[in-house]
Amino acid sequence: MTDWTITRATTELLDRETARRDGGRITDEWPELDLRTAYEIQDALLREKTAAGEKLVGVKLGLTSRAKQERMGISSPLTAWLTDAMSLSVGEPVKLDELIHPRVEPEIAFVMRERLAGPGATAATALASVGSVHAAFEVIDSRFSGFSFALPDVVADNASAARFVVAPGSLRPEALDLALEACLLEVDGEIVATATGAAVQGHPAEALALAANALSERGLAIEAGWIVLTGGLTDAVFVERGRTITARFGNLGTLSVTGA
Ligand code: OOG
Ligand code: MG
Repeated sequence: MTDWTITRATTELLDRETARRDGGRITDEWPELDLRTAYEIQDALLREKTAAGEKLVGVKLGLTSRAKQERMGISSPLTAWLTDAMSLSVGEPVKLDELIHPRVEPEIAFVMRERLAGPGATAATALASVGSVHAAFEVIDSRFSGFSFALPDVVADNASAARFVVAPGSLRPEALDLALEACLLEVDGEIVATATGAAVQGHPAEALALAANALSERGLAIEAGWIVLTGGLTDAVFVERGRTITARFGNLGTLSVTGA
């Protein structure tokens, strides 16, 4: 027996985010928490945020690369929500006093030209719905101590989503081979990780199709105009005051964030 409910978990996660406080795994006290219920918590969190004035602007994938899966000890990709309140402009610092223990990870982002609905979405149909491809950073900030969670915890916690920045320079998806798109991740000028787009499910468009198909199981689709973050290409790096993290892509340009 557990006295945890969807409402209690939603309130607890929102409180942690607002108070910038981490805490234990929900599954330690609610081991029966299944994925379906965890997504209900994630959706309830989004409803609370939109009721408070935030706007849904897109969807993110998490745990789509081996680098991320191995670091977090979870091998299943997941989806979560992006709101306008999470969006940073290029050059805007990541403010440490607004967050718990932020980490940043380089990602390839899509902006959708058309709605993409599963089931049956493929990398080809997914890519045909994309308007533009961008370099991006995601700032993750787990509401669980030490980024330690089981899959239902991190699903409920909106996949640690906290901030994101999408580079304005964009390319049409047919202008490049995203599997071969290279990314160098640098911390204060030193390369700490490298990857190509293939790190994400073999091709970022496979991740996009995966998201559309997963959302369709909940009667949802990826809408025109949405931003889609396809998942960290490399392991994430802790943000620290004065530390600059740079992602240099082969064709998508260079993007930096600094902790403040
Ligand atoms: C979970 C979120 C993972 C990604 O891009 O793989 C994620 C976490 O690592 O805390 O956003
Ligand atoms: Mg991410």
